[in-house]
Amino acid sequence: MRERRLVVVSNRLPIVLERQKAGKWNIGPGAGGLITALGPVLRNRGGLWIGWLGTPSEKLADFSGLDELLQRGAEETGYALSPVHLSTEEVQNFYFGFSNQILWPLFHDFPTRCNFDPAYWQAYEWVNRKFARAIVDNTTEEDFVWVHDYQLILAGSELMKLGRKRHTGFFLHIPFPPLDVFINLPWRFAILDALMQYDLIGFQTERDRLNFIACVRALTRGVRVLGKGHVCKLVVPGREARVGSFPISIDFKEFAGLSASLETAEQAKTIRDNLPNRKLIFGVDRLDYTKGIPNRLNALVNALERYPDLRRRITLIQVIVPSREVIEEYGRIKKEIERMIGEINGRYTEVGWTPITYIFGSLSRPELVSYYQACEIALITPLKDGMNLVAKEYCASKIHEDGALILSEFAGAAASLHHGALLVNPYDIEGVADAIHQAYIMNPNERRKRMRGLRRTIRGNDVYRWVASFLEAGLAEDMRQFPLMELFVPRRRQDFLPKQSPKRVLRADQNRLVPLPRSAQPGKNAVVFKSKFVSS
Ligand code: GDG
Repeated sequence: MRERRLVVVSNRLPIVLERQKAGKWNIGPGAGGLITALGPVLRNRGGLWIGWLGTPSEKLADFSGLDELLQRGAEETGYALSPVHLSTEEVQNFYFGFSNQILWPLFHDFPTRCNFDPAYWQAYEWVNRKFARAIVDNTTEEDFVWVHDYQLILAGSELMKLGRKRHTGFFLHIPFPPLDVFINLPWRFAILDALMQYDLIGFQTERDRLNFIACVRALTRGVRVLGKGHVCKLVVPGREARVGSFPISIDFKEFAGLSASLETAEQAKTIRDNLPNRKLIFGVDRLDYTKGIPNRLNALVNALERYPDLRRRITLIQVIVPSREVIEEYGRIKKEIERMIGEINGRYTEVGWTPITYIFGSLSRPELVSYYQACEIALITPLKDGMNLVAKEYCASKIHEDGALILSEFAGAAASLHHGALLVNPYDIEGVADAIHQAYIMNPNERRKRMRGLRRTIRGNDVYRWVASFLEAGLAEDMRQFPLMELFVPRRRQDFLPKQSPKRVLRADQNRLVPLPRSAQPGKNAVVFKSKFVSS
């Protein structure tokens, strides 16, 4: 029997294409939790990643060396890459349109921000069909196809329409809304039906999973739910799917390790030396109305008014990472945030103290971790968030346990971090202001105790555990058919990593170290790039 491969399908490939000054194209690895977690699995199985290159096809039309470049990318990542080409118009309507002006706001409980343009739906169907064709062309029936996120909900149903059976799983990185919100979607039946075409549907939290089940129950006849626990079976006439909650996480050791480096300690010291005699509060978010930044700024003002002892004693460092700016709504929210920051700084600045330090741009990973280490308080107040990895990364980076986490109860992360975080309702301006004050005056012992608990929770539930639990649920029934998987599915980070040399890896089928095939080795001659953070 052929070996089963893991095939990951996401909107973006885990690489970045860049046009150099001389007009030459270059390829480099992308960065992010998903890439870190799935990379080793894909390498060990000789796997494949299918996705868009991030550059519209027109721009690549006169470039003849793409295949060669992708081959280099594959050598660099250690697994195969298969591009789905999208034109500027497709990106406009499928990505900026249906995905980010309909599904994104609706699933984050903002139906009034939706632009239900029917043309967007057509583009969404069309592009998902393209992805389904790419899956058919590049996989066999033995493979396990893992589709990611709201941009590709229809890929599974389009696969069915093409009449090709594949073993599939789908993970939704954003929340799933309650019935009263979901019901606004003009294409609600098609979306639910499409989700039900996957063999396993994964959500971030129990709340999302239960919202989905409630929607299926309300909008479909003859639904049965079998089993209890975080993975159940949903049966509708003619179809059955497993539905589970699998909270995503981070590579805890990577953040803790980076935070322990000398470089980070030095950068953190520079940050603190530049803003002396105060507690630093840190916020880092993609530019997005779901992240609740205006509410956060109002809460800061409220705290400065109601607790004047905080003046000169705290500074908020707010990083905003550019994202989706071509959408009008995003341009507006940027202007609004910058207006508010200007106003607050204009009003409260005193000699030697400015309440907000604002950075618009993307930091390198080491810089980000230096900020995590330098800041005594993290202020994370999304109005709604699938998980929020920043909350987990902040705690992982707090190797000296000297940080307080203020976290919105509407972030998926609150489900597991509620015991150590100061949970807030981000709409409650006074409540958030109180939490800022509470974090400021918190006794160091309590702060340490809370942070120790948070770090323990995240360490025990890292991103590798997330991958393993999803794959186990996706393949459980077929385990005997595919005995490789049982040995293969790693439980700890070490199990993913080559134990001796980077060119050798533990192959589960032989249970001994064997050299990786050339195609799966990290590229020797490939140019090594600094990985680049790509915002979604
Ligand atoms: C979606 C869901 C869900 C941020 N700024 C920089 C930077 N980042 C990195 C962080 C973190 C990631 O970006 C942001 O992740 P979040 O989870 O906070 O938010 P989304 O981007 O909205 O992600 C979310 C997630 O998917 C995963 O399922 O948790 O709910 O919305 O990893 O570190 N990285 C670098 N420089 C920056 O300036 N290098």
